[in-house]
Amino acid sequence: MAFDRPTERDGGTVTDTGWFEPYKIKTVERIPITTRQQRATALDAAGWNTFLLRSEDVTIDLLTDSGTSAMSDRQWAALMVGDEAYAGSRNFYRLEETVRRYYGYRHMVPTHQGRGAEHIVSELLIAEGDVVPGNMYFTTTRLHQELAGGTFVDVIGDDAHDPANRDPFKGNVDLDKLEKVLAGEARVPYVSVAATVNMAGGQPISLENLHAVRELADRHGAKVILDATRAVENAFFIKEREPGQQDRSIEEILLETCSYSDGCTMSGKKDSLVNIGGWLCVNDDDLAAQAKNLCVVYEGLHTYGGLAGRDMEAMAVGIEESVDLDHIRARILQVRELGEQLQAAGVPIVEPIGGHAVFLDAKRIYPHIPQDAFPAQRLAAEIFLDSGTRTMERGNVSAGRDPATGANRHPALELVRLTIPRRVYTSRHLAAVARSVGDVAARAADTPGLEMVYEPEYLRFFQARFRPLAG
Ligand code: P70
Repeated sequence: MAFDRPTERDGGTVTDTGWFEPYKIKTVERIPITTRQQRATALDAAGWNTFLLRSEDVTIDLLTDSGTSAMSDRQWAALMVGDEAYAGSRNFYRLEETVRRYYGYRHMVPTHQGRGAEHIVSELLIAEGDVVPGNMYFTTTRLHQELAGGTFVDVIGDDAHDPANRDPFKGNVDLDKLEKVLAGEARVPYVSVAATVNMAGGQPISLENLHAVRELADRHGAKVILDATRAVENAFFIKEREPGQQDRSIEEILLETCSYSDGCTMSGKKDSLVNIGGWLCVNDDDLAAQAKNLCVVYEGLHTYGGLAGRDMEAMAVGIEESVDLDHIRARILQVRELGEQLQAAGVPIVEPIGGHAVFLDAKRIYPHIPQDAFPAQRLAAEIFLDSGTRTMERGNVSAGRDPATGANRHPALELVRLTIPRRVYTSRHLAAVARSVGDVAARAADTPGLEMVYEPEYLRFFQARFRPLAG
């Protein structure tokens, strides 16, 4: 398949009608098809929170791309060669070798998923009173930084907070903002950089920017820790958009991406195409020894980190499959196709269309709903009511409260995320979703907001409950 499509830089979104899935389907799973009455009952029982729905009530599940991808025949076969030894499993060594080969770090510690790695690295590097700058917060990443005594400071470019801004590298760090934090009073143990930036809409960071972040961090004696969760998707965008990168392979770009950091946290449940698993990487020998030691406290022995041997084997195979250009290209173009269908239906979305999801701009769809009445949460509920499509709020509810003041954070972005699992849904599924969302947006004027009736202490979006306000 030729890699010859025009880029975002060449002007606007361009539909590539020539893409197709580089696989055929061997096993299928029946999906539930429900009535509006059934969906209304299910939504009430779930407190109007899509995280609390039962999946048997969901027709098309776009809640997340995390752990929801389809494994290949090679990955299923890998499960059968799991070596379930408590210590020194063969699959650990295979995973270690594979991570080294594709991500380039010296040491790898397996963890049960991404936040297991975030926990360990935050506890190791952050001390009370430290400041951790990063290219926009991610919920679990920031929480672990805060629990370790740190304060997260957002140093992403201003463009990222504007859903209509079409900068091709909206994930880039604003180097002036970063420099100010690094030169400030508080100690900065590391710069926390994500590729891609989930909360900004799955937006990429460029190699040029990563290189500059590395140099700046070096000058101030700070480390750089990469969130590599969707770094393969990021590599595709670099190949597509960054000058001089068009002829390089995804493998080369991925290695260069990682080379600008001292270590990474990884949720294998995304790029690496598995249902569970993650890892932590560092280059420093002492730090690796400490990370392995914390691993035995929280995750399990450092040669399994909360995973079965078979999980590590499937993840190693998933890593190999993830960097295949035909795979990653079809993945990104499928997401883009959904975004373009929504745009054609007049639905406001975050632009450019990101790597793992299309983000609806709830502020523009429900301009009459104040942010404290949770417009994005309501929009996600309405989409479920209309078609049984499950999506995720990424706005006021997700942002939570400021730990110092206890006040609701009011993020600039009030979004609903339509997240595409890898190798799971067809174009017709996504076309049906686009029609449903178009219908919901067309009825927007009659829709009131929600009030929160239960709020848990941590990561409230997962378990909060709501009630619809009177219309
Ligand atoms: C999602 C998932 C997980 C994730 C991530 C980035 C950029 C780390 C992690 C943690 C799952 C999720 C997590 C919190 C709130 C909602 C959903 N993202 N870094 O759906 O990895 O889940 O394996 O612990 O995107 O975006 P893990």
